[in-house]
Amino acid sequence: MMDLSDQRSTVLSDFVVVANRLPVDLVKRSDGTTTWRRSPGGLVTALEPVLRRRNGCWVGWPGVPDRDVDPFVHDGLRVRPVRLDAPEVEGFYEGFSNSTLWPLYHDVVVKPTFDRRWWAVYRDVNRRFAHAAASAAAPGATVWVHDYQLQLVPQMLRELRPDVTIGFFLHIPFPPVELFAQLPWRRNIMEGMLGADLVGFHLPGGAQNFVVLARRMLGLETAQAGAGRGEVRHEGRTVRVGAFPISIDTADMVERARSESVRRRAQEIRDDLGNPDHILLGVDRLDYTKGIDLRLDAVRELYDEGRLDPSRTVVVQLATPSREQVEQYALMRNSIETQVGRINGDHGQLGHPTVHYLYQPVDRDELIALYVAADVMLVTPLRDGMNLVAKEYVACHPAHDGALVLSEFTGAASELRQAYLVNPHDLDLVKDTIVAALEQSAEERRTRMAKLHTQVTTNDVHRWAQTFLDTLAATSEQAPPRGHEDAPPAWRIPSTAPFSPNESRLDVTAAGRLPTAPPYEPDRAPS
Ligand code: GDG
Repeated sequence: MMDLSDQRSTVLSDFVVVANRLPVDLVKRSDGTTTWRRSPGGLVTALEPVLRRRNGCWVGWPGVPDRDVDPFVHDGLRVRPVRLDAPEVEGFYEGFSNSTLWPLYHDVVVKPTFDRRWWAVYRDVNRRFAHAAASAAAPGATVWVHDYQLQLVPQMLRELRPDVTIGFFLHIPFPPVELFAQLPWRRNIMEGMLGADLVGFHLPGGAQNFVVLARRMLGLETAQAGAGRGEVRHEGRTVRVGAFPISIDTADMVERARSESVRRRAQEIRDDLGNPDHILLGVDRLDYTKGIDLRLDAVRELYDEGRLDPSRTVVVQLATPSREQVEQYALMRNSIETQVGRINGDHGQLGHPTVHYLYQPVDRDELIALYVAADVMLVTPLRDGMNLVAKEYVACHPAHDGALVLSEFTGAASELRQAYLVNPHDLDLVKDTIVAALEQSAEERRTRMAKLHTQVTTNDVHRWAQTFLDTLAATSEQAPPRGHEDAPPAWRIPSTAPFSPNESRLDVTAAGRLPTAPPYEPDRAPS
């Protein structure tokens, strides 16, 4: 247990959030001085009420290398920066996080790089985050660790501070056994996450993958207690595992989308685009998982075949710069810009491009105006933990107009069932679906969008945070998490055979029954 006596100078917090990035960015003023600016994001909005109520503190990296910044308070929020040197940004962030874990967890869409030096840096940086969290937490505090960059923190923090309650939430997909098994440090990562009291994923599939790995790879006793809920016995503790699909601040989005200024801006956008009949919109970080290339292939063929008329239907693609130091991202940018150039070369006219492409971030209200202006939203990732863009588009259409074309391989697809769901690899299907979405009747549009809107209104980010934290609080009280009362978990005996990633995906339960096959959903994991 860490000695807290040297921490008296710092105020300790009952609630600590640990995430790679702080909720504030260091920005340069025109006179050369710097200041902190709140970075807009769903996570901080969702957690702000809890942070304020419980003297909360946010631990994270300020986004600039080689800078020591003392803990400070910004707009009433306590902030504890973690320093990263430039080589650590390279090994921990660009390297292990974004060139090893990110592609591995996204179905190996590009080949992950396994570099032992990056791993060593990842471990060291995770330890630094764990120390920062341990120093910020009051006795018996709750600490919520976020995402793939910090998977070792729960275990490291538990060693330092066995008195705190630890939650971990993964924002990206958790891969199936045979992909995760490629990772040379697979045991360390699993043991790192098992340091938490509650491990959360977006989807039941991710939770199930985790439980199956704990049993097969680590030989731990596990239990499945209903869809997306499980438990793992580890070092004398019970680790709860669950699915908690993240969402957005729907009420705020609706209010902004309805505001006079945003509606006026949406109309201006339509005018600037030449008042086309239809606007198709894509909004993504420029990332190879987002399927921007596949959707551009689909619209190019639709224009080539005359199924879309460039004088009546235009495409807007907002691609936000992301991870530009990672080679794959630079390559992706080149190839997408070649695709855009080709469509415009073939189908544009002077002053009237067919694809309006922006490689720059836009401010929040401009983004909302784009959502409001768009007739069809194209969300076609090859793999995505959730995809908030899809939910934001729906929230911005409270009058139930518009249409959402959504990849089956997003987490959002498991909730937004009334979207036009597509397999993004099936080019003909994507093309037909775009046309169907454009030609849908007014009644169908209203029916689909009304259901989608109810979904995102009922399940917003506040509910997500509350559900996770309630479940975490229940685990620390040693009570079963909500819903477990009626369904006693069936513990499964760990496998004594050596771990084999290719082992048959069907498991016999402790009771000797084969699990029943679920209906087809690509995101569902083996039971
Ligand atoms: C990860 C997981 C999961 C984008 N461009 C601009 C802008 N954005 C905002 C969007 C949205 C967010 O960025 C992107 O969120 P997504 O969920 O779509 O995707 P990732 O960044 O990959 O997020 C994902 C998420 O974590 C949460 O758990 O859903 O699966 O990959 O909110 O609006 N915002 C502004 N200007 C832009 O140009 N202001």
